[in-house]
Amino acid sequence: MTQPKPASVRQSSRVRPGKQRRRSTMDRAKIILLKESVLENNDQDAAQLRETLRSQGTCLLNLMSSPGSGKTSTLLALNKAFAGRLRWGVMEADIDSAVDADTLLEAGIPAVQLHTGGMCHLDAEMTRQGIRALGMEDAELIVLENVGNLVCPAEFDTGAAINMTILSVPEGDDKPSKYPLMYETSDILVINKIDTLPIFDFDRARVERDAKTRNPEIEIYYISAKTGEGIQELADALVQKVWEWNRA
Ligand SMILES: Nc1nc2c(ncn2[C@@H]2O[C@H](COP(=O)(O)OP(=O)(O)OP(=O)(O)O)[C@@H](O)[C@H]2O)c(=O)[nH]1
Ligand SMILES: [Mg+2]
Repeated sequence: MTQPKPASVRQSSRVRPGKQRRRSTMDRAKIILLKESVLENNDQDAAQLRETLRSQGTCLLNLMSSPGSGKTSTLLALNKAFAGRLRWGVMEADIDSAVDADTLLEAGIPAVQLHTGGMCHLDAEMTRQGIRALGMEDAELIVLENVGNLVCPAEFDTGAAINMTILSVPEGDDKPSKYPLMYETSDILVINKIDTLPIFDFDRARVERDAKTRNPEIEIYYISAKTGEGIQELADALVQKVWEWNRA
């Protein structure tokens, strides 16, 4: 079995137009170019990673959704609602840029930016490279914000203890029936942007029925990362799950 080469590291040089404060290099996200895994049995590798993380008291949450449904916005809102109850950090996976990791760092959330080299998902070995780069051995929770995509990320076990998917109201209520694997493999479904419900024809009953048909165990939360509605309930549920996982 060939070992993947060490991940390369560089600093983000992105400067936001109109930003008042001159940013120090401390604010800029470390960018890691992930090496494609050479392992044949990703499921076995993912199970191994999950057990390693459990033994060190770290819960890995794999956050998935289509682009723009509000993953980063939800993490920012959760940070406030966690209110210091968790030591946590975030791995931001994207094809390019360091926009998301920079945003989280600015909010004081430890974050690293992972580049997938054009791939639309992470597997367990790529996730392991990211965890190493984040360098938070004492983290109780590590969130992987997966690449925005409703298909590929659902096909690869990352070693996460919790799979959480976000569906935002403007995307439409037909997504659980069109992308069933995403909902079959998720433990938690978060419906975001509920502040836009008055504008869109979004049938909550249809989403719940279709998601639960694919996965009867799926837990559903309604939030607005913009207004904060529902965020405290979601944060409390996550803190409880992390606590249970890390002490099991
Ligand atoms: N109205 C409304 N807008 C929201 C809400 N949450 C996020 N947005 C907006 O949706 C857009 C995308 O949000 P992001 O948090 O960047 O979404 P993302 O899923 O992280 O996007 P990618 O990382 O590119 O896949 C931004 O303009 C947010 O301000 C919400 O609850 N309500
Ligand atoms: Mg994002």
